[in-house]
Amino acid sequence: MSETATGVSVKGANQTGGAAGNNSFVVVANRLPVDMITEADGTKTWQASPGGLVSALSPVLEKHQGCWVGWPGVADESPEPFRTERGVLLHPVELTQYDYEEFYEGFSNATLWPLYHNLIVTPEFNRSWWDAYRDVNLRFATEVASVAAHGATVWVQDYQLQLVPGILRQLRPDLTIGFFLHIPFPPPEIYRQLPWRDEMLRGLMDADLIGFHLVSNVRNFVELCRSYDFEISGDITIREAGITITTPSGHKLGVGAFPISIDTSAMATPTASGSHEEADEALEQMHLDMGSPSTVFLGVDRLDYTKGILQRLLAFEELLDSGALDPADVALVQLATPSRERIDSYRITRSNVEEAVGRINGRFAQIGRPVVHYQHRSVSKDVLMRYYRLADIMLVTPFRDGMNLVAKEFVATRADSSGALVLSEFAGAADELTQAHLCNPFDIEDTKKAMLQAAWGLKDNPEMMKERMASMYNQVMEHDVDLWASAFLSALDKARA
Ligand code: ADQ
Repeated sequence: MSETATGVSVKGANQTGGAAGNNSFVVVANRLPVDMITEADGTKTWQASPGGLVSALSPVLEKHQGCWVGWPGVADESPEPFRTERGVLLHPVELTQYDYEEFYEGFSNATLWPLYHNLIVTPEFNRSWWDAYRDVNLRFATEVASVAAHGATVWVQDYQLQLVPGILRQLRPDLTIGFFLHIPFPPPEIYRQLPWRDEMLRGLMDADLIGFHLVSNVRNFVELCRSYDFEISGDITIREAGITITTPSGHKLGVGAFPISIDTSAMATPTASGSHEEADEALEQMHLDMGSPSTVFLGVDRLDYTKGILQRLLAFEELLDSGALDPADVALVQLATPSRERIDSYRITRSNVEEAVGRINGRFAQIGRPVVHYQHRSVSKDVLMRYYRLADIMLVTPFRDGMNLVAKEFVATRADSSGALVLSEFAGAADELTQAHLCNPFDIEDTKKAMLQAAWGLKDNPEMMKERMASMYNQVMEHDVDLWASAFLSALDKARA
């Protein structure tokens, strides 16, 4: 038994290859890309699960025919590993109800999520949640160690698994280990609030490469590392692994910025299951059903307080109230995927959003013609594409967001350069989609201004708007998820070498 720098006890550490599996490429993430569903008759089926990480990683795993280690989405269930139709081996990790509450809802989503999103709500620091986080990270690392072939590449995903690189290095020093953080990395003065900051950081430092979305995230991380005994060299402005950090034990790791993107090939056809004509007819019918508004605003988000859904609704309400937008002429469609529903701050967010939807419709809707169309559920990719194509103006107004794939998905549906994007300057996507109508979502006047500029631009200056959209479309098409994954994986190879 040996103890890692994170203090997690690891049986059989430093034994290479003993328990190796035969997968040369393994992704480990908190969730599998599917949810286990129990039907009324007790049969278990699988359903694709929504979310940015799944959208981004599924094509990469399919290409490598790799193994995905993760939780199947239901507590106290441990289904057998199985292969998807597209050849990806799914290897479930069991979480108990206790793990779910303490590790997932507690430490991951009520401590780390708000801490890393610049304290939009106050993080809770609870010692038993931390213990559960360490236990579950150990379990994930142990599962990975059992499926990875000798010398395999393991790609660890996101904030729920930050101790996995450190534990895995002890269990399997033969592995190449990459880590990617899908959410922002906070400024050091915020990170330092974490009571377990040293253990958490040391858990990460055993990776060969740590990737963030943005150079600003790298800067925060490197600044934090400067306060420890690490040797730092390189140039922060070189995006992909420009920085090398050497730990006191002599281990070297690369740190770089790899802005994530989307599978653009999947966005190219209007639907996976129908013809262009059928898709166009369905779109026209949808528009007709809404009462043919001349401008459709659209929001698509997980129902999360970071996404700024309520503030976007309030901005829309004020624009209707002042007469700047005519309720007979506009509509706002808000799709909100249920998310983390048992956590208080999420319940409060949902309740505030739904109250605002009810109030706005109460004030401005006609019988049979709401001004806000709100759906609190996940929709299929085909249907989502239809909504993207229906929209004139996409509203992406998070207070803080690692990247935001919705903004890129919308832009990718605009081969004809139509429409406009209102985008928060605090979404990672704003670094690349500079031709969006950028706004500060904390400032309701600025948000209203961006919404109106987009609406007026489409009416008064369509040529200029087309140029803006075309430039964003090209950006997204030239930087898809394949590029993200291959850039990360080749930097990982180099870092290990
Ligand atoms: P998320 O916070 O989940 O991702 P985002 O990047 O916008 O945010 O991805 C959401 C995904 O879910 C999109 O692919 C979207 O299509 C899908 N989705 C949203 N609502 C849906 C609905 N109602 N029905 C069906 N699908 C829906 C985290 C980080 C982000 C980062 C990603 C990837 O918070 O900042 O961009 O990981 O790194």
